[in-house]
Amino acid sequence: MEENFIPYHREDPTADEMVERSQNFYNKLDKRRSVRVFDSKPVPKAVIENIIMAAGTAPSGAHKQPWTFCVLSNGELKSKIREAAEAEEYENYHGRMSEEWMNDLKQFGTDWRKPFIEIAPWIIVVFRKTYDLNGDQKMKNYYVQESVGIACGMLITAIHNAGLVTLTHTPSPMNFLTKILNRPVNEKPFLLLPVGYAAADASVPDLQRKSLEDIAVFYE
Ligand code: IYR
Repeated sequence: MEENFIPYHREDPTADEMVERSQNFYNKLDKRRSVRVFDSKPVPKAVIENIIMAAGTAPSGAHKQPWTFCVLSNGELKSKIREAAEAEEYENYHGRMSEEWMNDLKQFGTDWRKPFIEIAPWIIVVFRKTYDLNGDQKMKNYYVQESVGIACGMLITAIHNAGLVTLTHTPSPMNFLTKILNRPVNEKPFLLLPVGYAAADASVPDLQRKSLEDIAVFYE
C-alpha cells in the first residue's frame, strides 16, 4: 500500500441486495422533477449545510474540489439577483434565443420572469474555480467543468433526497452574479439553484423519460 493510502472499507453487498438497492434508488430518483413554483416556507440551515457537504463529496480533477457554493437567504441579495437575472432573461426571450430554442421550451411554460429567486427560502449559486489562488500564486485546476457538473448532479440528488425541490437556472450571461456576490477573479458562475418546498399547487409538465434502450448500449 502507498504510504499515504488507507484501507478502503468495502460494503460487499450480495447480488440480490444490490439489485434491490439500485432499483429502490432509481425509483426514488425517478420521482425528481424540476419545479419552478416554490413555497416560501423556511428550510433549516442544517439541511442546506448537509446537501452542500454531500455535493462536496463529488470526485474532481486531481481532487482540487474546484467549487464554491454561495448560499443566500438574504432578501435584499435575492431581489438584486432576481432583477439582474430577469433583465438578461427578458432579452433572451425577446430576440436572443432562436426560434427553434423558443419552440423547444414551449412545453415548459417558462418566460423571462423568475419569481422563484425571491420566493424560495434558499438560493445556492455554484461557482467554478478556473484556478486556485494562494495569495498571488495561481495554481492549476483540472477538468473544472466536469468536476463542478458532477458536484451539481450530486447536489440536486441530495436536495431531492431531503424531500425538497430545485431547478437548474442558468441566466445568460450570468457574470452579474460575480459582481453581486463579490466573488474573486478565479471564480466563474456555473449554476443557480433555488431550494425549498414546492408550492402547494405546483404542477409540472407531463414529460416522459427515455427508456433504457434509448440511453444505453450494452457490449456483452
Ligand atoms: N435560461 C432561460 C431559458 C431556458 C433554457 C433552457 I435550455 C431551459 O431548459 C429552460 C429555460 C430561462 O431560465 O428561462
